[in-house]
Amino acid sequence: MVATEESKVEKITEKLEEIHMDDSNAEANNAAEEGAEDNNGGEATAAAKKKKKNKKKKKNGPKTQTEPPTVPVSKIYTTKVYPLGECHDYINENTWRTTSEEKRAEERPKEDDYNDVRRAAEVHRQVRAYARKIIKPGMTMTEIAELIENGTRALVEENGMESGIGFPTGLSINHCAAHYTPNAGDKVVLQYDDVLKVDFGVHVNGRIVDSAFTLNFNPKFDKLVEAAREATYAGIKEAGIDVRLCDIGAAVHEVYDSYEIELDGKTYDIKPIRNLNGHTIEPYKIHGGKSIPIIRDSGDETKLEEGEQLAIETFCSTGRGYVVEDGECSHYARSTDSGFVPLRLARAKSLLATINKSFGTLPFCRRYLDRLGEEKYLMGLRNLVDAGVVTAYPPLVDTKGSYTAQLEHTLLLRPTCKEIVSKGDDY
Ligand SMILES: [Co+2]
Repeated sequence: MVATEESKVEKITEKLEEIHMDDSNAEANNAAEEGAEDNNGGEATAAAKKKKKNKKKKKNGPKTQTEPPTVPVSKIYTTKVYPLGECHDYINENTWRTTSEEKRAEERPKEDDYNDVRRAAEVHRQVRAYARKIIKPGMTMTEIAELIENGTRALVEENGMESGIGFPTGLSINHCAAHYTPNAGDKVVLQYDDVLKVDFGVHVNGRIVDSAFTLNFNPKFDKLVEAAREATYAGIKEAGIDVRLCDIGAAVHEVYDSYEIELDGKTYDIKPIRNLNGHTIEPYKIHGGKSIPIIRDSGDETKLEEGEQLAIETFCSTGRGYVVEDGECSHYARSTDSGFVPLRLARAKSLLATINKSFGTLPFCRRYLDRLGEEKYLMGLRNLVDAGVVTAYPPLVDTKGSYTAQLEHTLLLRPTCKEIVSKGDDY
Protein backbone atom coordinates (compact mmCIF):
# COMPACT_ATOMS: atom_id res chain seq x y z
CA MET A 1 0.00 0.00 0.00
CA VAL A 2 1.08 3.52 -0.50
CA ALA A 3 0.78 6.70 1.50
CA THR A 4 -0.70 9.71 -0.24
CA GLU A 5 -0.16 13.27 0.75
CA GLU A 6 -3.84 13.45 1.67
CA SER A 7 -3.85 10.44 3.97
CA LYS A 8 -0.89 11.98 5.73
CA VAL A 9 -2.97 14.99 6.59
CA GLU A 10 -6.27 13.24 7.27
CA LYS A 11 -4.81 10.93 9.89
CA ILE A 12 -7.78 11.65 12.06
CA THR A 13 -10.16 10.46 10.86
CA GLU A 14 3.71 -25.17 -7.00
CA LYS A 15 2.37 -31.37 -10.93
CA LEU A 16 4.33 -29.83 -9.18
CA GLU A 17 7.81 -28.68 -9.93
CA GLU A 18 10.03 -28.36 -6.92
CA ILE A 19 11.72 -25.22 -5.82
CA HIS A 20 14.64 -26.01 -3.57
CA MET A 21 14.46 -24.18 -0.34
CA ASP A 22 17.59 -25.75 1.23
CA ASP A 23 19.67 -22.99 2.59
CA SER A 24 23.10 -22.63 1.04
CA ASN A 25 24.86 -23.58 4.28
CA ALA A 26 23.11 -26.95 4.34
CA GLU A 27 24.10 -27.49 0.73
CA ALA A 28 27.68 -26.50 1.46
CA ASN A 29 27.78 -28.90 4.42
CA ASN A 30 26.43 -31.76 2.30
CA ALA A 31 28.96 -31.01 -0.42
CA ALA A 32 31.77 -31.00 2.14
CA GLU A 33 30.60 -34.31 3.61
CA GLU A 34 30.26 -35.87 0.19
CA GLY A 35 33.80 -34.73 -0.57
CA ALA A 36 34.97 -36.43 2.63
CA GLU A 37 33.23 -39.65 1.58
CA ASP A 38 35.02 -39.63 -1.77
CA ASN A 39 38.33 -39.34 0.06
CA ASN A 40 37.52 -42.66 1.80
CA GLY A 41 37.63 -44.29 -1.64
CA GLY A 42 33.88 -44.82 -1.61
CA GLU A 43 34.07 -47.08 1.47
CA ALA A 44 30.65 -47.33 3.04
CA THR A 45 31.56 -46.63 6.63
CA ALA A 46 28.96 -46.87 9.40
CA ALA A 47 28.90 -43.08 9.62
CA ALA A 48 28.30 -42.69 5.91
CA LYS A 49 25.46 -45.25 5.99
CA LYS A 50 23.87 -43.37 8.83
CA LYS A 51 24.21 -40.13 6.96
CA LYS A 52 22.58 -41.57 3.84
CA LYS A 53 19.69 -42.82 5.93
CA ASN A 54 19.27 -39.36 7.39
CA LYS A 55 19.45 -37.81 3.98
CA LYS A 56 16.64 -40.04 2.71
CA LYS A 57 14.51 -39.26 5.71
CA LYS A 58 15.09 -35.56 5.16
CA LYS A 59 14.05 -35.89 1.52
CA ASN A 60 10.69 -37.35 2.53
CA GLY A 61 10.07 -34.32 4.70
CA PRO A 62 8.16 -31.37 3.24
CA LYS A 63 11.17 -29.18 2.52
CA THR A 64 10.09 -27.87 -0.85
CA GLN A 65 7.31 -25.58 -2.04
CA THR A 66 4.58 -26.70 -4.40
CA GLU A 67 3.03 -24.92 -7.39
CA PRO A 68 0.71 -23.34 -6.69
CA PRO A 69 2.23 -22.63 -3.25
CA THR A 70 0.47 -24.61 -0.45
CA VAL A 71 3.24 -25.60 2.00
CA PRO A 72 3.53 -23.38 5.11
CA VAL A 73 7.00 -21.87 5.39
CA SER A 74 7.12 -23.27 8.95
CA LYS A 75 7.15 -26.79 7.39
CA ILE A 76 10.12 -25.80 5.23
CA TYR A 77 12.07 -23.94 7.89
CA THR A 78 11.45 -26.55 10.59
CA THR A 79 13.69 -24.78 13.11
CA LYS A 80 11.29 -21.82 12.80
CA VAL A 81 14.26 -19.55 12.18
CA TYR A 82 13.66 -17.68 8.95
CA PRO A 83 16.30 -16.32 6.57
CA LEU A 84 17.66 -12.82 7.03
CA GLY A 85 17.05 -10.26 4.37
CA GLU A 86 19.92 -8.47 2.64
CA CYS A 87 21.90 -6.59 5.27
CA HIS A 88 23.84 -3.41 4.60
CA ASP A 89 26.25 -1.67 6.95
CA TYR A 90 25.44 1.89 7.88
CA ILE A 91 27.70 4.53 6.38
CA ASN A 92 29.30 7.85 7.32
CA GLU A 93 28.92 8.79 10.97
CA ASN A 94 27.04 5.53 11.63
CA THR A 95 29.77 3.05 10.61
CA TRP A 96 30.51 2.42 14.30
CA ARG A 97 27.14 0.63 14.63
CA THR A 98 28.35 -2.37 12.58
CA THR A 99 30.70 -3.62 15.30
CA SER A 100 29.14 -2.03 18.38
CA GLU A 101 28.69 -4.60 21.17
CA GLU A 102 26.15 -2.33 22.79
CA LYS A 103 24.03 -2.16 19.60
CA ARG A 104 24.28 -5.95 19.19
CA ALA A 105 23.05 -6.38 22.72
CA GLU A 106 20.10 -4.11 21.95
CA GLU A 107 19.08 -6.38 19.08
CA ARG A 108 18.93 -9.62 21.09
CA PRO A 109 15.58 -8.97 22.75
CA LYS A 110 14.16 -8.02 19.35
CA GLU A 111 15.11 -11.27 17.58
CA ASP A 112 11.59 -12.71 17.94
CA ASP A 113 10.14 -9.61 16.28
CA TYR A 114 12.71 -9.74 13.48
CA ASN A 115 11.96 -13.45 13.00
CA ASP A 116 8.25 -12.65 12.62
CA VAL A 117 9.02 -10.07 9.94
CA ARG A 118 11.38 -12.52 8.20
CA ARG A 119 8.72 -15.25 8.23
CA ALA A 120 6.28 -12.85 6.57
CA ALA A 121 9.00 -11.91 4.06
CA GLU A 122 9.68 -15.57 3.21
CA VAL A 123 5.98 -16.06 2.54
CA HIS A 124 6.06 -13.01 0.29
CA ARG A 125 9.07 -14.33 -1.68
CA GLN A 126 7.56 -17.81 -2.18
CA VAL A 127 4.13 -16.52 -3.16
CA ARG A 128 5.52 -13.92 -5.55
CA ALA A 129 7.90 -16.46 -7.16
CA TYR A 130 4.80 -18.33 -8.32
CA ALA A 131 2.86 -15.16 -9.13
CA ARG A 132 5.68 -13.76 -11.28
CA LYS A 133 5.85 -17.04 -13.22
CA ILE A 134 2.14 -17.68 -13.68
CA ILE A 135 0.54 -14.24 -14.23
CA LYS A 136 -0.17 -13.90 -17.94
CA PRO A 137 -2.43 -11.87 -20.20
CA GLY A 138 -5.88 -13.48 -20.40
CA MET A 139 -6.19 -14.05 -16.66
CA THR A 140 -8.86 -12.16 -14.75
CA MET A 141 -7.95 -9.80 -11.95
CA THR A 142 -9.98 -12.00 -9.63
CA GLU A 143 -7.95 -15.11 -10.56
CA ILE A 144 -4.73 -13.21 -9.95
CA ALA A 145 -5.86 -11.81 -6.60
CA GLU A 146 -7.03 -15.24 -5.46
CA LEU A 147 -3.84 -17.03 -6.41
CA ILE A 148 -1.83 -14.54 -4.37
CA GLU A 149 -4.20 -14.49 -1.43
CA ASN A 150 -4.70 -18.30 -1.32
CA GLY A 151 -0.92 -18.71 -1.40
CA THR A 152 -0.41 -16.16 1.36
CA ARG A 153 -3.11 -17.65 3.61
CA ALA A 154 -1.63 -21.17 3.24
CA LEU A 155 2.06 -20.27 3.61
CA VAL A 156 1.61 -17.97 6.58
CA GLU A 157 -0.95 -20.33 8.16
CA GLU A 158 -3.58 -17.63 8.50
CA ASN A 159 -4.84 -17.55 12.04
CA GLY A 160 -7.03 -14.68 13.25
CA MET A 161 -5.00 -11.63 14.13
CA GLU A 162 -1.84 -13.75 14.65
CA SER A 163 -0.90 -14.23 11.01
CA GLY A 164 -2.40 -13.55 7.61
CA ILE A 165 -2.80 -11.13 4.76
CA GLY A 166 -1.35 -7.68 5.51
CA PHE A 167 -3.58 -5.69 3.16
CA PRO A 168 -5.61 -6.21 -0.03
CA THR A 169 -3.72 -7.41 -3.11
CA GLY A 170 -3.12 -4.34 -5.26
CA LEU A 171 -3.42 -5.13 -8.96
CA SER A 172 -3.38 -1.68 -10.44
CA ILE A 173 -3.16 -1.42 -14.22
CA ASN A 174 -1.67 1.26 -16.51
CA HIS A 175 -2.67 4.78 -15.43
CA CYS A 176 -3.98 3.38 -12.14
CA ALA A 177 -0.98 3.47 -9.81
CA ALA A 178 -2.35 1.99 -6.60
CA HIS A 179 -5.26 0.78 -4.46
CA TYR A 180 -7.17 -1.22 -7.07
CA THR A 181 -8.19 -4.78 -6.27
CA PRO A 182 -11.21 -6.48 -7.86
CA ASN A 183 -14.58 -6.33 -6.10
CA ALA A 184 -17.12 -9.17 -6.58
CA GLY A 185 -18.24 -9.39 -10.21
CA ASP A 186 -15.16 -7.66 -11.60
CA LYS A 187 -14.64 -8.87 -15.18
CA VAL A 188 -11.37 -7.13 -15.98
CA VAL A 189 -8.97 -9.35 -17.94
CA LEU A 190 -5.22 -8.70 -18.04
CA GLN A 191 -4.03 -7.62 -21.51
CA TYR A 192 -0.66 -7.99 -23.28
CA ASP A 193 -0.19 -4.23 -23.35
CA ASP A 194 -0.97 -3.74 -19.66
CA VAL A 195 1.50 -2.59 -17.04
CA LEU A 196 0.48 -4.31 -13.79
CA LYS A 197 1.60 -3.29 -10.32
CA VAL A 198 1.36 -6.24 -7.91
CA ASP A 199 1.42 -4.92 -4.35
CA PHE A 200 0.66 -7.38 -1.57
CA GLY A 201 1.31 -7.77 2.12
CA VAL A 202 1.87 -10.52 4.66
CA HIS A 203 1.83 -10.17 8.44
CA VAL A 204 2.94 -12.26 11.40
CA ASN A 205 1.82 -10.94 14.78
CA GLY A 206 1.03 -7.62 13.13
CA ARG A 207 4.52 -7.26 11.66
CA ILE A 208 3.70 -6.41 8.07
CA VAL A 209 5.90 -6.99 5.02
CA ASP A 210 4.82 -4.60 2.25
CA SER A 211 6.48 -5.26 -1.10
CA ALA A 212 5.48 -4.64 -4.71
CA PHE A 213 6.73 -5.18 -8.26
CA THR A 214 5.59 -4.31 -11.77
CA LEU A 215 4.88 -6.79 -14.58
CA ASN A 216 4.86 -5.92 -18.28
CA PHE A 217 4.50 -8.35 -21.18
CA ASN A 218 5.24 -5.98 -24.05
CA PRO A 219 9.00 -5.16 -23.88
CA LYS A 220 8.23 -1.59 -24.97
CA PHE A 221 7.53 -0.84 -21.28
CA ASP A 222 10.85 -2.22 -20.01
CA LYS A 223 12.38 1.24 -19.45
CA LEU A 224 9.47 2.35 -17.30
CA VAL A 225 9.73 -0.72 -15.09
CA GLU A 226 13.51 -0.38 -14.94
CA ALA A 227 13.19 3.26 -13.85
CA ALA A 228 10.96 2.36 -10.90
CA ARG A 229 13.35 -0.40 -9.87
CA GLU A 230 16.47 1.79 -10.05
CA ALA A 231 14.82 4.72 -8.30
CA THR A 232 13.57 2.53 -5.47
CA TYR A 233 17.02 1.01 -5.01
CA ALA A 234 18.48 4.54 -4.88
CA GLY A 235 15.98 5.34 -2.11
CA ILE A 236 16.87 2.15 -0.27
CA LYS A 237 20.58 2.98 -0.54
CA GLU A 238 19.98 6.47 0.84
CA ALA A 239 17.79 5.34 3.75
CA GLY A 240 19.39 4.98 7.15
CA ILE A 241 19.34 6.10 10.75
CA ASP A 242 19.46 9.93 11.04
CA VAL A 243 18.82 10.35 7.29
CA ARG A 244 16.42 13.19 6.39
CA LEU A 245 13.29 12.17 4.47
CA CYS A 246 13.90 14.94 1.91
CA ASP A 247 17.30 13.43 1.08
CA ILE A 248 15.67 10.10 0.19
CA GLY A 249 13.22 11.94 -2.07
CA ALA A 250 16.09 13.77 -3.77
CA ALA A 251 18.02 10.53 -4.41
CA VAL A 252 14.91 8.94 -5.93
CA HIS A 253 14.08 11.98 -8.07
CA GLU A 254 17.61 12.15 -9.45
CA VAL A 255 17.28 8.63 -10.85
CA TYR A 256 13.93 9.41 -12.48
CA ASP A 257 15.49 12.51 -14.08
CA SER A 258 17.80 10.23 -16.08
CA TYR A 259 14.96 8.22 -17.61
CA GLU A 260 12.71 8.68 -20.60
CA ILE A 261 10.72 6.20 -22.69
CA GLU A 262 9.62 6.00 -26.30
CA LEU A 263 6.15 4.61 -26.78
CA ASP A 264 4.68 4.27 -30.26
CA GLY A 265 6.96 6.94 -31.70
CA LYS A 266 6.56 9.49 -28.92
CA THR A 267 9.11 10.21 -26.20
CA TYR A 268 7.93 10.73 -22.60
CA ASP A 269 9.81 11.88 -19.54
CA ILE A 270 9.50 9.38 -16.74
CA LYS A 271 8.41 11.35 -13.68
CA PRO A 272 8.01 10.36 -10.07
CA ILE A 273 4.36 10.52 -8.92
CA ARG A 274 4.78 13.43 -6.54
CA ASN A 275 1.84 12.80 -4.21
CA LEU A 276 2.68 9.14 -3.53
CA ASN A 277 5.08 8.22 -0.75
CA GLY A 278 6.84 5.41 1.02
CA HIS A 279 5.97 5.11 4.69
CA THR A 280 6.99 3.80 8.07
CA ILE A 281 5.19 0.65 9.27
CA GLU A 282 4.06 -0.02 12.82
CA PRO A 283 2.51 -3.17 14.29
CA TYR A 284 -0.89 -3.68 12.61
CA LYS A 285 -0.54 -0.19 11.06
CA ILE A 286 0.52 -0.17 7.44
CA HIS A 287 1.01 3.57 7.50
CA GLY A 288 3.04 4.62 10.49
CA GLY A 289 3.83 8.21 11.35
CA LYS A 290 6.21 9.14 8.54
CA SER A 291 5.76 9.51 4.78
CA ILE A 292 8.86 9.08 2.62
CA PRO A 293 8.83 11.44 -0.36
CA ILE A 294 9.89 10.41 -3.87
CA ILE A 295 10.57 13.93 -5.13
CA ARG A 296 13.21 16.54 -4.38
CA ASP A 297 12.17 19.71 -2.64
CA SER A 298 9.69 18.00 -0.33
CA GLY A 299 11.18 20.16 2.39
CA ASP A 300 10.70 17.38 4.92
CA GLU A 301 13.74 17.42 7.17
CA THR A 302 12.31 14.81 9.54
CA LYS A 303 14.90 12.11 10.19
CA LEU A 304 14.58 8.35 10.15
CA GLU A 305 15.30 6.73 13.48
CA GLU A 306 16.81 3.57 14.89
CA GLY A 307 14.35 0.67 15.10
CA GLU A 308 11.98 1.93 12.44
CA GLN A 309 10.43 -0.38 9.86
CA LEU A 310 10.05 1.24 6.44
CA ALA A 311 8.34 0.59 3.14
CA ILE A 312 10.52 2.24 0.51
CA GLU A 313 8.36 2.46 -2.60
CA THR A 314 8.56 4.70 -5.61
CA PHE A 315 6.15 5.20 -8.48
CA CYS A 316 6.76 6.70 -11.88
CA SER A 317 4.53 7.77 -14.71
CA THR A 318 4.43 8.86 -18.32
CA GLY A 319 1.55 11.15 -17.34
CA ARG A 320 1.40 14.17 -15.06
CA GLY A 321 3.16 12.50 -12.18
CA TYR A 322 0.20 13.22 -9.92
CA VAL A 323 -2.64 10.90 -8.90
CA VAL A 324 -6.25 11.50 -7.95
CA GLU A 325 -8.89 9.20 -6.49
CA ASP A 326 -11.09 7.64 -9.16
CA GLY A 327 -13.36 4.66 -9.67
CA GLU A 328 -15.14 2.15 -7.45
CA CYS A 329 -13.53 1.79 -4.05
CA SER A 330 -12.29 -1.63 -2.86
CA HIS A 331 -9.77 -0.82 -0.10
CA TYR A 332 -10.77 0.23 3.43
CA ALA A 333 -9.18 0.32 6.85
CA ARG A 334 -10.40 1.17 10.32
CA SER A 335 -9.14 4.56 11.32
CA THR A 336 -6.62 4.10 14.11
CA ASP A 337 -7.48 7.26 15.99
CA SER A 338 -11.20 7.89 15.53
CA GLY A 339 -12.01 7.53 19.24
CA PHE A 340 -15.57 6.72 20.26
CA VAL A 341 -18.17 7.42 17.60
CA PRO A 342 -21.84 6.72 18.27
CA LEU A 343 -23.37 4.70 15.44
CA ARG A 344 -27.10 4.78 14.79
CA LEU A 345 -27.38 2.09 12.12
CA ALA A 346 -27.50 -1.45 13.56
CA ARG A 347 -25.95 -2.73 10.33
CA ALA A 348 -22.99 -0.37 10.74
CA LYS A 349 -22.48 -1.60 14.30
CA SER A 350 -22.50 -5.28 13.32
CA LEU A 351 -20.21 -4.60 10.39
CA LEU A 352 -17.78 -2.73 12.63
CA ALA A 353 -17.77 -5.73 14.99
CA THR A 354 -16.77 -7.97 12.05
CA ILE A 355 -14.06 -5.50 10.98
CA ASN A 356 -12.67 -5.20 14.51
CA LYS A 357 -12.59 -8.98 14.96
CA SER A 358 -11.24 -9.92 11.53
CA PHE A 359 -8.94 -7.07 10.54
CA GLY A 360 -8.40 -4.75 13.50
CA THR A 361 -6.59 -1.83 11.95
CA LEU A 362 -5.25 -3.87 8.98
CA PRO A 363 -6.61 -2.75 5.60
CA PHE A 364 -9.25 -4.99 4.00
CA CYS A 365 -11.31 -5.07 0.82
CA ARG A 366 -14.89 -5.89 -0.06
CA ARG A 367 -13.97 -9.44 -1.18
CA TYR A 368 -12.66 -10.15 2.32
CA LEU A 369 -16.05 -9.16 3.77
CA ASP A 370 -17.81 -11.36 1.17
CA ARG A 371 -15.79 -14.43 2.16
CA LEU A 372 -16.66 -13.86 5.80
CA GLY A 373 -20.30 -14.21 4.77
CA GLU A 374 -21.16 -10.51 5.06
CA GLU A 375 -23.97 -9.49 2.71
CA LYS A 376 -25.64 -6.19 1.83
CA TYR A 377 -23.03 -4.27 3.77
CA LEU A 378 -22.44 -1.30 1.44
CA MET A 379 -24.75 1.06 3.31
CA GLY A 380 -23.24 0.13 6.66
CA LEU A 381 -19.76 0.54 5.23
CA ARG A 382 -20.68 3.94 3.84
CA ASN A 383 -22.01 4.88 7.24
CA LEU A 384 -18.73 3.89 8.91
CA VAL A 385 -16.74 5.90 6.37
CA ASP A 386 -18.97 8.94 6.86
CA ALA A 387 -18.60 8.63 10.63
CA GLY A 388 -14.81 8.61 10.29
CA VAL A 389 -14.50 5.15 11.86
CA VAL A 390 -13.35 3.58 8.59
CA THR A 391 -11.23 5.24 5.90
CA ALA A 392 -11.89 4.47 2.23
CA TYR A 393 -8.88 4.20 -0.07
CA PRO A 394 -10.19 4.52 -3.65
CA PRO A 395 -8.01 3.68 -6.68
CA LEU A 396 -5.33 6.32 -7.36
CA VAL A 397 -4.96 7.24 -11.00
CA ASP A 398 -2.79 9.46 -13.18
CA THR A 399 -4.07 10.83 -16.49
CA LYS A 400 -5.96 8.42 -18.73
CA GLY A 401 -3.67 6.83 -21.34
CA SER A 402 -0.59 7.18 -19.16
CA TYR A 403 1.41 4.28 -17.74
CA THR A 404 2.72 3.91 -14.19
CA ALA A 405 5.24 1.54 -12.55
CA GLN A 406 6.23 0.75 -8.95
CA LEU A 407 8.79 -1.17 -6.94
CA GLU A 408 8.70 -1.56 -3.15
CA HIS A 409 10.64 -3.24 -0.37
CA THR A 410 10.29 -3.40 3.40
CA LEU A 411 13.36 -2.47 5.45
CA LEU A 412 14.34 -2.71 9.08
CA LEU A 413 16.60 0.00 10.48
CA ARG A 414 18.18 -2.37 13.00
CA PRO A 415 20.63 -0.90 15.52
CA THR A 416 23.60 -2.56 13.76
CA CYS A 417 22.53 -2.68 10.10
CA LYS A 418 19.90 -1.89 7.50
CA GLU A 419 18.10 -5.13 6.59
CA ILE A 420 16.10 -5.28 3.34
CA VAL A 421 13.81 -7.99 4.67
CA SER A 422 11.75 -8.51 1.50
CA LYS A 423 14.80 -8.80 -0.82
CA GLY A 424 14.82 -11.92 -3.01
CA ASP A 425 16.58 -13.36 -6.06
CA ASP A 426 13.93 -11.72 -8.24
CA TYR A 427 14.14 -8.16 -6.95
CO1 LIG B 1 3.55 0.36 0.83
